[in-house]
Order: sequence, then structure tokens, then C-alpha cells
Amino acid sequence: PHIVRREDYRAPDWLVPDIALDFDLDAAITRVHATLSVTRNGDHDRPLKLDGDGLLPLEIHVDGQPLTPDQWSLDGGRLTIPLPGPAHLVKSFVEISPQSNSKLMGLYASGGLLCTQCEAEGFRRITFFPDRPDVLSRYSVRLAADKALYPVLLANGDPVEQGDLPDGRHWARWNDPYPKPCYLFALVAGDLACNADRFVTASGREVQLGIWVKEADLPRTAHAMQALKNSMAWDERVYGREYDLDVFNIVAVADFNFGAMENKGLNIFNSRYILADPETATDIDYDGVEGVVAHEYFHNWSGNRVTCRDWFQLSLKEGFTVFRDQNFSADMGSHAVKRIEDVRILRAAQFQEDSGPLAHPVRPESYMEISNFYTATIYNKGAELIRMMALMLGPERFRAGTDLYFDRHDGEAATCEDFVRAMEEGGEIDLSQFRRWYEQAGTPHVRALLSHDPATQGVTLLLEQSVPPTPGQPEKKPMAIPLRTALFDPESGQHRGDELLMLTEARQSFTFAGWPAAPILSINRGFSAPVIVETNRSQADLAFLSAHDDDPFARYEAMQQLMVNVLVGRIGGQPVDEDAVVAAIRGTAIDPLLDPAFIAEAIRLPSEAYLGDQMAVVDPDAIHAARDALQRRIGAELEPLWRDIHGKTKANAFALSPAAKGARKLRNTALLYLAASGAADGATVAFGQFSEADNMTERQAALATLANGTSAEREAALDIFYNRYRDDALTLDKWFQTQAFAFHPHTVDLVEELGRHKDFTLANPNRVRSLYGAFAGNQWAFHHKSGKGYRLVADCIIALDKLNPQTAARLVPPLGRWKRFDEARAALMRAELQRILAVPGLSKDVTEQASKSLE
Ligand code: DPP
Ligand code: ZN
Repeated sequence: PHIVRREDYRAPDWLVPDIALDFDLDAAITRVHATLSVTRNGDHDRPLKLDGDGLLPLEIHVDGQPLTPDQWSLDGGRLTIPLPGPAHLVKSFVEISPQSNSKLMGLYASGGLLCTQCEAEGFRRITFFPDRPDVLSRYSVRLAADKALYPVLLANGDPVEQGDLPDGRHWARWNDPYPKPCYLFALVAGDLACNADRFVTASGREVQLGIWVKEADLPRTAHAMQALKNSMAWDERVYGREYDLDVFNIVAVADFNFGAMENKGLNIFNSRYILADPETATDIDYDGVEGVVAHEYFHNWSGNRVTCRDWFQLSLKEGFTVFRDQNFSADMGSHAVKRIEDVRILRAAQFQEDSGPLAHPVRPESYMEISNFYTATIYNKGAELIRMMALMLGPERFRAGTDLYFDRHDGEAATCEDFVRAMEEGGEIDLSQFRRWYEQAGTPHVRALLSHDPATQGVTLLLEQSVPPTPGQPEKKPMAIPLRTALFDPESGQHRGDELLMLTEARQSFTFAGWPAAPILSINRGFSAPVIVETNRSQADLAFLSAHDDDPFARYEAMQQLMVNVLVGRIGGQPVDEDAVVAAIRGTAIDPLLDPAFIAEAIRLPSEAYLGDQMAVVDPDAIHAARDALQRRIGAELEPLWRDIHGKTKANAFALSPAAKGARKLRNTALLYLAASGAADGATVAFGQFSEADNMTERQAALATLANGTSAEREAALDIFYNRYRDDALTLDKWFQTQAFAFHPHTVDLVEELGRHKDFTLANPNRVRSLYGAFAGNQWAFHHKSGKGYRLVADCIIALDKLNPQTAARLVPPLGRWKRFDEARAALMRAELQRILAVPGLSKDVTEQASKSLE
């Protein structure tokens, strides 16, 4: 298989300043006429090469003359045309079949709509074109289709003209004045209703906003529209970036590989990130809608106006845009809670990736299939890199850096290096060593040892860093690690100021004077660097910080570490003090000064997967047993408290305010502990919440609590939920997901049954993720010692690969973590990877992930 390497980058031989596309749309056969004005780029005599995937040219014209078949050649899908002059007009005509497109890349049919997904390399499935992000073109697009089936015709840019045709067809023309790479091309045709609104930009330009959905879904679009308007205002206020077209459209589709896509002026969304109402969406779903709407909108500048030179630079747009959407969401809600959630996601997804066979730098060096690089490393670690730079620069200089970046590279295809250089120049800082964050994979480990000398009243903080070896990178150099640090006086409960320590050496000491008694270390406050910190802090120190640290993340972290130490100690058979955990949870839960949403985060036990990450060899059964036992103990010892919180936080009427959301989060946590307590009425209380809830957040949490147990209420609630939502795909996903996530001794068998359920389908990526994606994230169930969990997921990968390789490949990484498990499990996991690789005709997506996973 062909490997693409970053070092092989060369500027394009031919540019395409303008393209006109003409679509005769039909689900069975769509005809595509493309007219490319091509210009030779530089002094060379190489032919024009246009990418194609599954296309056969039915006609090719150059400068108005038809070519004979000996005047072009097709090789591996790519069309080669020798051209004599510096500029030509090249026309091609192809036919494609949207309804046969199960990969959901290119032009495809979804629920009666026709829509596109081109990032990363889907445009070549629509027409012949240099499918690379550094070829930017102005698009003029004409769409024609049956007027009854497809009354709405949308494309990028601004609408220009439309009209009727004979035979019940009609047409529309759209022009996009901003040159863009073809991965940002989009069209949609369908019977859609519009939630229409408007936004006036800071400079007074009026923008027509439209969110297009199936008529019945219109009432579920209000939250997305509000999020869009908030995002537009936020980007003006925080980054000085205005929207630049007269219209901004969003379309929701049911079958989508990604979360959403930032096509210029025409974002296309997985419907799960648009549709929300209290009946069907949880607070997490609402936040997801807000965050993804913002993310895609922010791409208009970080991604579209300034795009990527090549796909190795993917984090240039994704890391930066995640950073932007994270800060937006924090501004809309709670900074403290948002940071905790983001770090939890980073640790669950990215730290695992970074410590396994698929570890890669934020700017990778090579790939077989670019679709496999839409990873937590590119997105979430990439965002952490921007966050570190923003921290080191401070807000004003960071803004100077982003202004310089946008101004300097507007209309260009840029690199990560361009971004760092803009930060250096705009922010007046030297980032030479910091660049290693883009080059070196692996999560850095930092050991922090605090020592105190009563004689001199001096304190020394010794910091040691190491970056573990990763595939292709056995040796690492020291990183530049910004660590926000404070020393607490145990007497007063206060610190003397928060300092940013820059750790740049493998081993480095920092000293502090004037401490008659030993202080307590608070380090990596706010999670200032994406590293794993090990300290010599005692359980008493952690308990102190969990009650006193004024940095909410550090306070949460101290609590989590307190719990991790107890659980890992218990698994290792060491004597542990569980009372300290119970006391810390109690103290936090009753603290009247704390935000309930923060309390809910802080008192929740670390996930089984996170506990696994702390062990040399992951023992899923021991982890589950220890965590479950501690949860039961916390439940039982504090039962009156959980009852009290559960009763008190019952909302009177549904609201989406941060306070109402926080109350629901805390209430659901209290229910979890109450059910774990062993109280005779645990299942009754959960079922009561399930039945009475006026919102999905409480209903689903109650269902999840019941799903962990074996009560009669479990089956009753699952039946009720199924019958109520069987016709609503997004909500039915929750029914599959809740069962796949459940801590239930028979989850693996239930998942096997659900895979045969009449409502299960491999054709819908959301449905696949809600069953197999969720299951593969359920450590205890997936790693069932029989190996059945591995077999189920491998079967799914093999079957799905034939339809949708991109989504199939996303299920491979959990099987690739075999080195972290005992020999018996490792052998079973490897056997499944080998079985997958033996399948004839396997896609390069799955081949890349499975073969790397075996190394
Ligand atoms: N670029 C999309 C996103 O992350 C994914 N295709 O927004
Ligand atoms: Zn993105």
C-alpha cells in the first residue's frame, strides 16, 4: 500500500483558479459536468493529473475540442492529460450513483436527501480534480433536479439565480466568491424545511441564516440557531473575525461519518449535533450541539479563509478550532466544568492513543489513509498545544499572534509552522523548543518532588520529565512544558500566588524561600500542560487540596488522585484508607459555596479505563470489582446525603440555565450512589425518576442506573423507552448505547443480541457507534476474558468495511491496545486483528489501522 510522506510535499503542478460545475441530480444516476480553468504552476512540462475515485470519463474536452481516448490515460483512478500551453480550459463529464454510495464520501443519498461529504478526499468521487487542499478555486455551481423530490437546492456561497425546467425539474445557481480547496465543496438537494433567522455583523452586514431539516424536526432547531448566533458574535468579540457571505446555511442529515462539516457557507451536520429538545436530548447533547455548531462556524476563519497546505497540517485547523470552540463553550457556561470535561475526554481518548501502537505526532510524518488521522491527537492534543501557547503569551499577545496569522495567511493554504511563526512574531516569544510538541508523539511524564528544609525555610521543587518511546520515535528530547504551580500554606489554607514554571530540561529545580513549615504543592493547575504528573504528595495533602485548592481543575484533580490511589492500592492488595475518600466526597458534596455541576464532576469515581491507565497490566475484572465496591461503600455510608440531594435538586420545570443543568447533573450522581448503596428502594427510586422526568437528561440517567443492575425495573424501563422512541433514530441510539455501556454481567451477550435487533443497521454510522463504539469503550464488558467482546467488534469491522471503511476503521483502535493486557487477552486480541487482516479486499483504512495495531 502507498504511504504518503510529509517530506515529499511539492507545490501543485497545475492550479485551478476557477471551476464551473453542473449537476443533473438524481439518486440513481447523477451527471456531473465540470469545467476547470487550469494554469501551469511554475516552469515544467509535466501533464495535468486529476484525481478520481470510481470515475470513468465519458467525455473530455480541452479548449472546446473533444479528446480521443489516446489523448488521456487513467491509472489507479487518476486521469492524466498532457497539455501544451500555460493555461487551458478542461471539461469532463462523468456519471455517479449517489444511492449506491454506502461509504458516505462524495455525493450520497441519506433519508431522501442528496448531500456531499468531501473532506478529506471525497471530491474525487464526484469529479476529476486535483484533490489536495493547496489548490484553491472559485466555484460556480448549477444544480438541476426533480422539483417535487428535491424542492430545495443548496450549494456553497451565495445564491444567484434559479428557475424551472420542463418535465417537473428545476435549477439553481450558486457562486462562492472565496477561493477554496475542493474538500470544502458541498451541495444538498431535498425536501427540507428552514428555520430562518438573521445576524447583523459588527460592520453592519446582514447575513441570512438557515437551518434546514425535515419538516417534522423544525421544532428541534432552536438551540442550534441560538448557538450559531452566539458563535458569530463571539468570534467578532474574541478574535475580531466577521462572517463574509450573505447567507450561512446548515443542513442536518441522518447518515454522516463525522460530527459535522464546515463547507464554506453550507455546513452539513450529523443530525445529532443539530436537533435538540428536552424530550429527546440530554444536557450533554445540548452542549454537543452548541459546541459543534460553534466549531464548524469558527472554521470559516480557522480552516476556510486560512486552510491547510497538506493533510499533515490538519491540526492547524482542527487543533486551533477545537481550542476556539472549547473557549466559546466555557464562556457560554462554566469555565471550571468545561475544563474538567475536556481534560477527561483528552485522557480517555488521546492519552490512550498516545500510549499505543497508533500514537502519532500532532503533525504526523506519514499516512496510508488520511481518514485515519482525524484523531484525538490531531484535534484534542492539537488544541492543548494552542492553549499552552495562549498561556505562555497571555491574552493580548496571543490575540496579536492570531491577528497576524489571519491577516498574513488570509486566502492561503498554510502550515503549522506558519501558525507558530505568527505566534512568535505577534507574541514576541521564542518557540524553538516548543515546536517539539508538533514533532514528538507520546504523553510526557513529569515527576514533581517537593522537599522542605526547616533550617533554611527553603523549598525545592525538583521536576524531571521524560517522553516515552512511540512508533518510529525511540528517542525523545525534552519538551518545553508550562506548569502553573502554587504552594499552599497548610495553616492558612491559602497560597502565595500562582506561578508559571517553564520546565525545559530533563531535570530542573525551582526554589522558594520563606516557608517555615512545609507547603503543599498544587501543580499543573488548570491542566496547563497535557502531561502526566506524578508527585510525592500524601493522601493527606490531596485531601487538603481537594478541600482548599482555589483552582477548580486542581481541586478536582486532587480528589481524583485521592480516589485513584485508593483504588489502585486496593487492586494491588495494599492497605488503603477508604474513609479519606468518603470524607472528601462528603465535604465536597455539602460545600454550599461550590457549583453543583462542579460537585458532580468532583465526586464521581475515575473511570475504569482511567484506572487501567494507571496500571502496568490492566486487569479489567479487578478494576471493576474495586471500583464497584468503593462506589457501594460511598453509597451506603452517605445514603442519607444522596437521598437528600436527590430529593432537593428535583427541578420544578425544565430549564437550560447552567444552574438547572448543574442541578440535574448532581441529582443524577446522587441517584447513582443511592442505587449503589444497596438500599432496598434503589431501583424504585430510579424507576420513579425515569417515569416522572420531564427531560431526557434525568430519564436517560435513570435508565443507565437501572441498566447497571438486574432489577425487574431494568427490563420495564428499557421496554418503555424502546416503545416510546422506536421511530426516532437519534433517541433510539441512546437505547442501544445505554445497554452497551452498562456495568452488567451479561453486557457482552446483550450486545450480541442487539447486533441482531431489527432496528440495528450497519448503514447508519450513529447506530454503529451507539452499539459497538460504546461497547468497545466499556472496559469490563469488552475485555470479557472469553474474548467474545473482541470477536463481536471484529465481526462488525469486517462486515462494515464492505460498506463504509472509514467508520469501520474507527472501531479498530480498542483491539490494538493488547500490549496493555495480560497474555491471554493479548493473544485473543491479536488473533482478531489477524483475522481482520486476512479478509480479502480489505480497505486501506482498516488495513492501516489493523496492521499498525499488530506491531
Ligand atoms: N473538518 C470536520 C470537523 O472537524 C471534520 N470533517 O469539523
Ligand atoms: Zn473541525
